[in-house]
Amino acid sequence: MKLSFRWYGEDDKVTLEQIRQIPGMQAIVTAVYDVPVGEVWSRESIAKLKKLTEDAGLAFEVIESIPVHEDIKLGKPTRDRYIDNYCENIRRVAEAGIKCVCYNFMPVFDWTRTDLAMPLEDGSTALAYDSSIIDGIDASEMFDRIEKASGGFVMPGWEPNRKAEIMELFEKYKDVTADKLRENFKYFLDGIMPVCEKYQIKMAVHPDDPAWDVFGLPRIVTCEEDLLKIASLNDSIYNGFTFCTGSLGSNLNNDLPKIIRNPKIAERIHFAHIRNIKYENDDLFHEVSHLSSDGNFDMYEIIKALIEMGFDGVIRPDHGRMIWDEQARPGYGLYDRALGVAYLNGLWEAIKKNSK
Ligand code: DNO
Repeated sequence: MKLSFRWYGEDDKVTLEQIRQIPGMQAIVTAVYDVPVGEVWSRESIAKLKKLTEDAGLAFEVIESIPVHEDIKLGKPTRDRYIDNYCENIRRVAEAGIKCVCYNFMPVFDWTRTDLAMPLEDGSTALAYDSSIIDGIDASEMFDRIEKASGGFVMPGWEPNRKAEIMELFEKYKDVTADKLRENFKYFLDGIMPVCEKYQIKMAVHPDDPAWDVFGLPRIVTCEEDLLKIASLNDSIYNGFTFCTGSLGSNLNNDLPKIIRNPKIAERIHFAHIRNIKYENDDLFHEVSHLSSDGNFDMYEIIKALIEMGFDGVIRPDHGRMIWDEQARPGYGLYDRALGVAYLNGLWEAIKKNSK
């Protein structure tokens, strides 16, 4: 396992110097953020990220994400141009030494939450999702909620200035079923895999979060069966997964260690996001510290399954709570994620020593 930390570039309040001081930290997960989705990243921007990262003593290893243009997900005739651009981005990041690209195939939005700062009993705050809220509103009302509650931060894809565009996108997705979306996914994979093979870039699709349809949009990366279907869309081993515990685990029917132990899935886990969540009732879950006893997942079993299946990719702590009065991007502060790393280090060392 290679420990990494997500870093949002020079605008991130969390600095590379701070990240470097986290025990066991080896690599950075980042992206070029100032280029519109679907366009080609400049070599200069990529080189700058690489230099900053390496100057700080960390490896430039994973890109999260190169976003997929909606025309690709919708299967529009214009998709070929965006697939060509995607291939060019793969070439460019590969030339800079990147080995793995995390991306998602969620229509319209990335992860979604109903609360970005839910107070927990210990005085910290965490991201939360309440189905009873989402099920009663439409996307337009969701924008209004976010605008009121964001505190200056928004979830990716839910930027208030995207509201009009998003409402149009909803219209376009009206006839896109899960099967149609999967067909479009296959077309995308078939288009990029030859380039990934040539440049040895492991593509790691991120599961949908939460792991079910939201606002009537289909979602096709939600469970073991979905992952197997994706593996069969394109045989290349470079067509793989980000194993995100918090996203797949949002559906408690997903047995995370069992999914990892499926050999057809294990061989394609190229990247791992580790975090824990807690369900308070059938509708409401919120994020918690990484510790097993704080949430619904047995982290020991998850890490053990990864080790047993020979996972040797990059792993990162995922969302943390806001603790110690930290003001940062929701889910992406320094302190709780760093505590998550310390815990992962402990689990990893103990499991490794016990498995000899
Ligand atoms: C959430 C992240 C996701 C992930 C994308 C990949 O915190 O894990 O936003 O980066 O889904 O494209």
